[in-house]
Amino acid sequence: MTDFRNKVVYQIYPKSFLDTNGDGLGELRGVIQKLDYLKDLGVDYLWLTPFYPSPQNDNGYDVADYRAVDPRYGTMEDLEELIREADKRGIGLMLDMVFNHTSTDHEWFQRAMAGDPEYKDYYIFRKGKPDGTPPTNWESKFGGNAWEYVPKFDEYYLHLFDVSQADLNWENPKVRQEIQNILKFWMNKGVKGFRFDVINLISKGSYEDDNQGDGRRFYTDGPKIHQYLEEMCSNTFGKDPSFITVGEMSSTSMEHCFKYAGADSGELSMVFSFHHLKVDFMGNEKWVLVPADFKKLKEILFSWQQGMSDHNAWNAVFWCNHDQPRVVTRFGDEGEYWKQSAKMLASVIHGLRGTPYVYQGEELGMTNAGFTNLSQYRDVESINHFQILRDKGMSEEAAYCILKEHSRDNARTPMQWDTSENAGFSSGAPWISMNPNYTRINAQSQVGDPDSIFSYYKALIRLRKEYPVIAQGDFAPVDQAHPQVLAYRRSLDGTQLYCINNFYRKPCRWRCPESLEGCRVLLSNYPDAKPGEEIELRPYESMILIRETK
Ligand code: TEU
Repeated sequence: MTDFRNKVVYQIYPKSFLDTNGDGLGELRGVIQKLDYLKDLGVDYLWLTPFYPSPQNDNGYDVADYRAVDPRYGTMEDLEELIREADKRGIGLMLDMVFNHTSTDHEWFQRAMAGDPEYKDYYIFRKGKPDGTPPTNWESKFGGNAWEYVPKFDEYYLHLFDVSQADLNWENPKVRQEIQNILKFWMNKGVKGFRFDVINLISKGSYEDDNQGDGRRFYTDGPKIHQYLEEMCSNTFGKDPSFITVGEMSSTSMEHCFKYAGADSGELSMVFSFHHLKVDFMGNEKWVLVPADFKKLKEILFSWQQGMSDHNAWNAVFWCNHDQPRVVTRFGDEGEYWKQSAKMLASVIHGLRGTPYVYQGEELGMTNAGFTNLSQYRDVESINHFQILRDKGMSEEAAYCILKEHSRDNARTPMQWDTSENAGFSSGAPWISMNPNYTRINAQSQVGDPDSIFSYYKALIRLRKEYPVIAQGDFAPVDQAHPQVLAYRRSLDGTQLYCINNFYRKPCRWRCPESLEGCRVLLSNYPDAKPGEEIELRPYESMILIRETK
């Protein structure tokens, strides 16, 4: 069995990675071109977000054909070459599988709409209420009611996301069989892993109005979810112990994750959960401006570390992906302490128990987009919610401030490779604006610089492979109540590793409640880090210390 505990995954959003044909959109050949860069960084797997044929209403998460490559992204031959070339460098490919819904352009949905009862049963069609309103009051994650009326059937279909993303009916065994066949198709191509999009939403419970919320309690971690995952696993990737899988778990609970990602539960290798990334929300409400709650962040991160460890289950650990704002802007400092804070945030994640995920550009300290006008936004969620905020009476200016902090497009500006036009991303007009700071923040200036953020990520990835305590050790919080220090200990067979971080710009004097005697510095974002009984932590200072048994 592949031991994925010392592995690191790098996420690629192909559209924004590298454009080699000048059409302004990145594609698979761009990924092939940068494999040596990724090998140099030291990552083991590449998770590619969807490149399948799609109308691109949700940038490919609206899949119209699960077994092909959208010509915008290249050809099947390009993909096969990418798999081969990555493999030569010891890198495996993980594909993104979007099975909660299909695009309404998918052949299955087209047949359903043509009235074929077999295919109507692939989706979730329901009658409205007697008064003509939708079957339930559930809200789409992208705004508005989650049901779309189809006059010719006098029925509604469910779409938890965009109206062009129709939810699949997992109750139907034919749907589950189709999905297994798709997985086998890609496994035969030589991919090494899968990421499953919002997979904990596939088992719908009862269809009733939610008088306490947006409906999510009726379909999140639903009644048959474990049965569906076990079945999918045992008939496909479960047969290959080297295969790696990660489930994206929306609004999940830890108890369910013990099972989803339990070492012996026969479901998935690991899970993404998002509670630690809602500490700047108001409850579940994302479209507000609220300062990040640091204590809550620690509580969530640490309780998941301990809980998952106690239950022999495995986490994916991460700050960034294509749906999240850039972490250096969100929890660090874009200005004077840009470099120190980006490195500190990297230490926090890469020292944890779990598999770290690096999202393209994170290793360079890329920042939020800084968009100021709606015309710069491309994301359906951002554009819809801008309108919802305006409809509630919010001023344009206030709505822009919220988008600027929370929009998913913050993560989607193109990779910043060098200082040439469009950062070397494209010779054409990029599909979404570049961040103008590419003249300062780019790969070219960081790859050979031992003090760069890139080199720091490289060191963190190497340390995970060199020190089993990082890959396999137990986790314990240290001084959890401290208002500005985030610290924890990992231990394995008499070796202890401490990860100590000043999460803020303000310096602070910190006394470690545990003796640090005999510890040496493994890595720090300051050249002269000094562990001692009392530590003077400078702005965003981070130190990783180790004490090994002789
Ligand atoms: O994301 C699921 C998800 O829950 C978030 O996108 C969420 O809807 C949003 O951040 C709420 O504020 C996955 C993909 O990662 C995302 O890109 C897709 O849009 C979505 O599923 C639908 O497939």
